[in-house]
Amino acid sequence: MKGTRAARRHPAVVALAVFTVTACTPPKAPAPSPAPRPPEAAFGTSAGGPSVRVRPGRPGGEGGLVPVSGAASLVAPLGVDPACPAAIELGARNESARAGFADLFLEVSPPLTASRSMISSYLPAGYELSAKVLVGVPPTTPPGTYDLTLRAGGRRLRVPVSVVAADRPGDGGNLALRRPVRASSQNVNANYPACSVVDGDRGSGGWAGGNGWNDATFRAWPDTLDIDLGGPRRLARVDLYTLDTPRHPAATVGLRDWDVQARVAGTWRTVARVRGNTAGRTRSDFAAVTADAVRVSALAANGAGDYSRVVEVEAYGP
Ligand SMILES: [Ca+2]
Repeated sequence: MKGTRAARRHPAVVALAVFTVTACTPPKAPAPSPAPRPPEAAFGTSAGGPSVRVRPGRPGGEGGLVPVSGAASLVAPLGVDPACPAAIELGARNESARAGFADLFLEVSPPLTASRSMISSYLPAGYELSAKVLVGVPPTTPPGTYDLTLRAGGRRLRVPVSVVAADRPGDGGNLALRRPVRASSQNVNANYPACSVVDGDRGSGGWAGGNGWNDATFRAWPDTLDIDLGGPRRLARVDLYTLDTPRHPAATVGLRDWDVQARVAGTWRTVARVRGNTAGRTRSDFAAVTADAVRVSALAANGAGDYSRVVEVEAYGP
């Protein structure tokens, strides 16, 4: 926070701070060959994690600094892969007529942990800032409702956090949701974990921030993602979401060819083939089988044809 304090006193530094914030604003680009980055800071520290984002917000409103949350509540499952904790976008909107510094403070009820205790940025009038906050759930946490509290400009926003068993129903029938995933390889960057393909978030906006898998074998195929269904399940459909944003469309960086396989009585069986895909979402329907695992066997990507990039995989019964 030293930079912001200094900037408050020196207008010349303010301009520099604005420039720095602006430079961080565009979504992180998935470079065709992602450069290795150090892993994110561990839970419980205020450093690390994706950058604070600043963008134009809604003008007017209540006035002053208003805390905002990307969701009214957060579900934090127990027993999931620690590489894919529950995440929520938190921030504030400057509804005053003047620019200023926004300091946001975060608290979470123990034993839960948050990846940040503070979010701070210079904020022009009418702008919003936000940052992704990861909520860690130690394995011995009793199921129940906990509080994540955001304080900004004298206002408080409470976001309930429901700690639930990972297998709790209410997942819309997606048999793959939060199940264990094994990938043939994983990019050295810790922001592309295999478990992110079953975290329930289909959006590509969080790419490079822990919401999608990127393999580690440049131009080598196949790449596989195996999802353990936890026992025999009737299976008739698999949906795959590949990276797809206006800046990085699926037709350029997404997965092009893959086989959908189901493990039936211990043997992998190809149940669907996708070729020439250019869409962000692809649904594969097939004759129902009883399987205890699903595999996506990636065979080619679009454009540079270099890496497999998968944001989410969902599996459904007939
Ligand atoms: Ca995901």
